[in-house]
Amino acid sequence: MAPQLRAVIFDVDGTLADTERDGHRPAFNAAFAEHGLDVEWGVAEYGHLLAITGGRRRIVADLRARGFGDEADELAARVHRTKTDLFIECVTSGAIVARPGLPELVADLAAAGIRLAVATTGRRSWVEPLIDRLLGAHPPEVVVTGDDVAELKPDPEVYLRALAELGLPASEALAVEDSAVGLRAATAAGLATVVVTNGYTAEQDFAGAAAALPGYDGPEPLRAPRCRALHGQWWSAALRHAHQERGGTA
Ligand code: XBP
Ligand code: MG
Repeated sequence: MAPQLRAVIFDVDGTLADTERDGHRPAFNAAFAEHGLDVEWGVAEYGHLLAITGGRRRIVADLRARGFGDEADELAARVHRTKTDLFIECVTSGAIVARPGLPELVADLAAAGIRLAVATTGRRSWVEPLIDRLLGAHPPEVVVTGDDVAELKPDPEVYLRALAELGLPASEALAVEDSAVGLRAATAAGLATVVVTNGYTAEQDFAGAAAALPGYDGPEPLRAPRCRALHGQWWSAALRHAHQERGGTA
């Protein structure tokens, strides 16, 4: 029998809000300028850089590609601190809004008694104020950030930690992600995952996801009953597959 759905674990960037292109990217660029660096990430270039999770790691990789040597790590740490301060200002100004349909989904999950959690590689100092603004009426029970783990996505650590804090097995939760990197992390943690794509991720490969949707709204909006159905279908297929692998009949 397929397991019960007891919690939904949301990614943040690109999933709760479309933060990357017009939120994080300009903050990185302003931070480069404040540190006197002639670096400006364009829209398309930043899309490629998103394959590197974690802002500080993303800066290190780009500085090294531009020929910076041993000083890249220390410089990236300083630039990333400035970027984080700038992005906190962006969040507290109210410039970042929830993706359409997300507030309705979260309210419906809460009403259905499905617990809420967040698992992101972003920094806690901006994640918390953003969650307060976007999910204020239904705060998540568990928030695991990039500050809390040794390895960032696609490593599953952030999801495994969220499950441990919820006290649930992976089979009783559903992840909601926006990217292939996030899907890999959630899948590696054993989670059924719904992907809600955005402009940067729409063309990525979501094989293995419970569903890949262009948004929360649409002809068949993502709400609690659909989350339960997608979670149940994914687990039924996974259990059937495992049974066949053991030599059983379908
Ligand atoms: C998003 C990230 C983050 C953000 C920037 O991951 O990889 O690095 O781009 O935030 P997720 P920081 O979708 O899992 O939230 O600068 O705080 O890293
Ligand atoms: Mg994301």
